[in-house]
Amino acid sequence: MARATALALRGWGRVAPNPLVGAVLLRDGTPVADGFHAEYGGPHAEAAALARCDDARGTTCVVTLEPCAHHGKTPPCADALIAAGVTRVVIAGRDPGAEARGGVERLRAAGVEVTIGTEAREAAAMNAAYLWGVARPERPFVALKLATSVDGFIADVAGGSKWISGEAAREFVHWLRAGFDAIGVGRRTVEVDDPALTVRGAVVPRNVPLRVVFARDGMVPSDGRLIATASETATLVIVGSGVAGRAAAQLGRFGVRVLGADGLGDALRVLRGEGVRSLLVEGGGQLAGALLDAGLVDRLYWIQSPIWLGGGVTAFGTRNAVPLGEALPWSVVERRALGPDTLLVVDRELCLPAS
Ligand code: AOF
Ligand code: ZN
Repeated sequence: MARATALALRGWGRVAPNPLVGAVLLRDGTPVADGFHAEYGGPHAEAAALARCDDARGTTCVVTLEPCAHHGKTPPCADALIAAGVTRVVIAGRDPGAEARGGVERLRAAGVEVTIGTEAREAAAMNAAYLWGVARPERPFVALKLATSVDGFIADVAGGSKWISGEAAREFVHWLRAGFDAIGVGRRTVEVDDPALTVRGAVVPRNVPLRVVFARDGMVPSDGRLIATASETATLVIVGSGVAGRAAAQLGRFGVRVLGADGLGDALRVLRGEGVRSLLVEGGGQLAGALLDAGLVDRLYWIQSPIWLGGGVTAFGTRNAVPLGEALPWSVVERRALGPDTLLVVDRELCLPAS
């Protein structure tokens, strides 16, 4: 399953809103073929693996998601596995998708042995945005990415935050951006950092992520990179509904869309209404703190760099302190080195599909 998951991840940035799926065919415990869902609308993982296997009769298929039972853009994977003579299917988790689900029952009805739940948490974490998208239509899956010094600052006392983290971390961030529907920042980050919020890594996303600025007061500087490039890369500014008309008049001429919302929860609802299923928030501290305080962060990507600033802009300017006994533990999704930096990925709550 670890191998199937690693394969599935190769579809990152290319398959959304479909899930990431990888499949491995084994004979007597030895992998004989594998495949993954590489492109939206293209072959599913199981079909890709079967296409690379001369004779799948008697094999076991290990797959990160329940094989589909529907005729969508491609024929049902459950039928393909049955027709190929696969005798056992091991899946990480059910597909909650209304159209596609039901593969397990179809496989079992055909006499295929099915095991569900192998490395279910890992698979659910990998497809968090997809699972969220199916189960929670009221807002996008929200991930917060922060790069901090080892003592927890996102910027020095002068506000400078460029190059806290190293090259490997920056590459990772570009990879990360490619897999999200939208990338968001607070108005102050636009002022201070003048970010481009574009994807400039190895993965070219099928859909360029929408750039979103949260600016309650509507005051977004019009001389920055975001506004200057708004005619090339879709850019949305979410402002308080009372100032939406004024902000639209100011920013609309640069090709920026302006939408009004009352508070962060409402802003997220508006985004979901715009088709955004997953949002990567990249700062700053105030927006991060406000989202965390409101319980609106589902995942945290924390990049910690081995530099000591001794002061500066705190990463987590949250205000809702709780006693240790009442603190909610987050679950660790990933921990790894990014060159000299350290990545920690934690989820507030995993959206596990029913088995
Ligand atoms: C699988 N294997 O590799 C994937 C599955 O639009 P379609 O026809 O490609 O179908 C997409 C749906 O199929 C998607 O929403 C999800 O429910 C399922 N994805 N299923 O058996 C795969 N990618
Ligand atoms: Zn399928």
